[in-house]
Amino acid sequence: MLDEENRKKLEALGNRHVMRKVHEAIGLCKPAKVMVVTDSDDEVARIRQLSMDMGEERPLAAKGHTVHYDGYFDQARDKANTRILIPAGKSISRYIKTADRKSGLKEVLGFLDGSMSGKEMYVRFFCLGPVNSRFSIPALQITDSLYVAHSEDILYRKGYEQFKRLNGSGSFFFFLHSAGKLENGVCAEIDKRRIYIDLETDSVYTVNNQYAGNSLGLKKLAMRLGIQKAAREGWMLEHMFIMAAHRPAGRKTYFTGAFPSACGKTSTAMIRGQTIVADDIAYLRPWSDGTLHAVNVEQGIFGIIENVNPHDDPVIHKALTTPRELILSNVLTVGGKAYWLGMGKPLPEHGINYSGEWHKGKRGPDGREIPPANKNARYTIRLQELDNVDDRAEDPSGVPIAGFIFGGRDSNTSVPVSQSLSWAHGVLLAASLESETTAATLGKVGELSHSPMANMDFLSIPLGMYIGNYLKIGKSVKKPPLIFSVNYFLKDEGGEFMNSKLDKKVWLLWMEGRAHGDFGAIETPVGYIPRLADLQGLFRQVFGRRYTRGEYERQFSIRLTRFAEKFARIEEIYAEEPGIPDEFRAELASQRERLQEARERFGKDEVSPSEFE
Ligand code: SPV
Ligand code: MN
Repeated sequence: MLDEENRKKLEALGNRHVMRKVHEAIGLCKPAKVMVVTDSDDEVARIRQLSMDMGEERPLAAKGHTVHYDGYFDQARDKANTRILIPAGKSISRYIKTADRKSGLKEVLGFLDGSMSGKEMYVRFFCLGPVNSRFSIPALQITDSLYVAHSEDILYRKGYEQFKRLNGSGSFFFFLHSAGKLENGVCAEIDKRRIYIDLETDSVYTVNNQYAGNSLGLKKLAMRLGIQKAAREGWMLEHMFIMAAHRPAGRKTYFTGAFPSACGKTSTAMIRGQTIVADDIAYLRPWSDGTLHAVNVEQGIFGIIENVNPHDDPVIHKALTTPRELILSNVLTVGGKAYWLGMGKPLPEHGINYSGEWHKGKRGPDGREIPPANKNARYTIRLQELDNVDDRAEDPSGVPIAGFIFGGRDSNTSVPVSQSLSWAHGVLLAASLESETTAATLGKVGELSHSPMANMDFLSIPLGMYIGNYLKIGKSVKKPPLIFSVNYFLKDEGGEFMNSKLDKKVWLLWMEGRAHGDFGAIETPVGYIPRLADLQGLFRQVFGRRYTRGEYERQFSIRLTRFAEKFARIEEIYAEEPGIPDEFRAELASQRERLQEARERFGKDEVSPSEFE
């Protein structure tokens, strides 16, 4: 299947491990042809063109724009069928989905057997993290999906040259994907969708799917391999954006932030007037300057398009509505124009969407009414296309991180912004993150789910080891990042949000000021909270508006009973987990004691900030 020209491209890498992987994949998937991509402009352009010729993408009216559709039942990450393969008798955590390695491999390789017959196989080389850097991890992607091969070209750095630098070593990640049997361009055998992660060989096998969170090796699947590698080697792989906050005097302060999917992560990374390095995944390493340095694992954004409009997301909106290379997925299209939910104008009542020909009122095979565009419809774009990209986004040394921000969708407990009492307390807060589920994963939305560091979906090692690594790294650097919690979703008794979407800019600048010692804070049992006067100053500076004592009291009162209930739930989750560090258990116990003492001292459920002063 491998002709002379393509064989030569592989041989030029001088890597027998790559050779073996490709030959095994050909033997298993039995493609009609194989194309090895060495990252030349011609090859990359050919992939994109073929994706349109074969119908995986369709051109839109705007130059460079295409649309791709995933199947009706393949619109989000499939958590149920994503499993870590483990040898018989071993376990990781009861919160991590696993499958027996031997039977799991047999099953998924069985589904991959002959999966590319009559199709072309694409062999691509990428680099996770910037190329030629301490952070670089080479990744070999094999797929029969032109959409996968094309969107990874937008999202990741080209890696053929990085593979040469391996000097024959087998130290790279390997991803084998097949969309399987297609009908009308989408997966026909969704019941056989499997995403199996083999930690033993740093390989992932994924079949019968197209949605990027399921199909693209380098996105969420590489996180499972990387998290294991990071814990072994003493660095971190986090589900975090990276951004820089800019204060007037030319001060630039880098933050990372972890939020469960669809909880304000990209919008925080994109706060007006600031710059972005990464929107989803970061590698962090202790650096010689005594800080943690972070890089973007990716070079592009696979972002949620819902609510992208000129008012809420002007930078992204501009990028998505002007000529440049990008892919929209699962939006509504009519005559070459794309429409999505929350775009700020009325939507047509018929067109093409992820269900095929669509009209208002149409019901899906599951009997549900189909919205014009999926709530998890997305855009794929290079970060460099955005006006607010940070000038160090491609720095191979990464950027020094002053603060970690953790946030979730929490309607009734946490304050809008707070700082942990210490690194270990911050690790506790991050490991206690709870959030209501969203359309980014298949299944019910709006249910409270526990997601330590917003990374639970992607963990491949015991929670105890993951938390232990955090605690260790905090001690190993001279200037560990400050740890902050934010909550944009606090609601009042009437169910209305207590904050405007824009308020997050003030919380960010408060955190920035804390990192430089500009602001004091009030100590509460759950962390440091801002002083009224500092927030008033920031609201005035940023929005020219008066932030009242009433707003402050309502937003920043410490809900002692709610917090006590939260930490009781958290204690239950960690009680059964093996290998949780003693230091973490002690931190959890002191958190509960502090809340108990405050409840006794004040004799009420909720205490206003001034009472802690
Ligand atoms: C997420 O769900 O966290 C995403 C999109 O970033 S996906 O690629 O589906 O994981
Ligand atoms: Mn994500």
